[in-house]
Amino acid sequence: MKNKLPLLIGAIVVIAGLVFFMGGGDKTAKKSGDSSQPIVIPTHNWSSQIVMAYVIGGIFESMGNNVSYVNADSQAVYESIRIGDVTISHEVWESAFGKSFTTALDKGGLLDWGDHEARTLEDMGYPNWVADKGLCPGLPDWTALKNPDCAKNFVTPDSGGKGRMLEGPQTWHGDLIPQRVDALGLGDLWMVKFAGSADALWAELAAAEKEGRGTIIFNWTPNFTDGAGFTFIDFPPYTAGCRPEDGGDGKCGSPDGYLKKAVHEDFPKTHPGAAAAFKKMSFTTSHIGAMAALVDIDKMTHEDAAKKWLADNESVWKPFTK
Ligand code: TMO
Repeated sequence: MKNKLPLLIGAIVVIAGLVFFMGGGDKTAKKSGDSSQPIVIPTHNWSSQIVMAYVIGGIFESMGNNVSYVNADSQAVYESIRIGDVTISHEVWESAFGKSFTTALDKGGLLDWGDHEARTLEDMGYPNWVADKGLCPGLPDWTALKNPDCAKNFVTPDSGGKGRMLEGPQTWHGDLIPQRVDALGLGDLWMVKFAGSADALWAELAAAEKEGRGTIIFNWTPNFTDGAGFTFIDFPPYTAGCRPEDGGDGKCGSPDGYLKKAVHEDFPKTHPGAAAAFKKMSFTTSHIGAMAALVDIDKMTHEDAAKKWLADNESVWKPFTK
């Protein structure tokens, strides 16, 4: 009994010290001086973006930061970042979101935080078996779509006798594709339907193949389809100002686009460590394709996909934190 008192006092001192240290520790992330306030990361409605949200959240957490996730509209998010409700955006796709991004950038409050290595394309295309079956000779040249014998192979029960193109959710590209179909004089032969979700696009690929009918859908790269035999249609080249929203005639395809990052202007002040890491973050076409494939091919949850990607790619992301 006599000998245990110093031990007990020692234990109390150690525990008190730990409590004190941990109390201090949750006010600021250790090395960087980052605030313990959560970094707010948006999630949208396509797989790579959601997986990458958790990948980046995991990287920030590995640095001692707190994160929270918020499901956000993929156009309105730039205004939310500008006013500070959301901290970052990690997939600013030029074709779909360039206009909303630039509008917020010009108003102030949002910073352009640089580009990923990956370049992007967001446009209409078809699985290669459509060409192999001879359903529209002349593709990928868009002028093949002017042939009524092509369009008839893409008719569906809901398409009013015209060939159907399945566009993504309207929140991505607005009326861009219907406008383009009309501008190029294809409106008598083709109609555009909007899908309710990305999954509806992948379901259409499977259904069309099973039914042996042609299909043209909206798709993008980087994506899980990069290695799977998907071809984008060659529309007349994109030029600055060619779109109706920019005053053009709409007779153009989508750009060879950037994939940017953006942050709220206070982020480098509130979280200098995480902001520096985010500035360095750059993912390639194959990194992003793999993030999507873990969900859309391997059927993992977005969170599990992110954990696996982080575990398999430490040599890619650890350098961003240094
Ligand atoms: C924004 N997206 C990648 C679906 O085109």
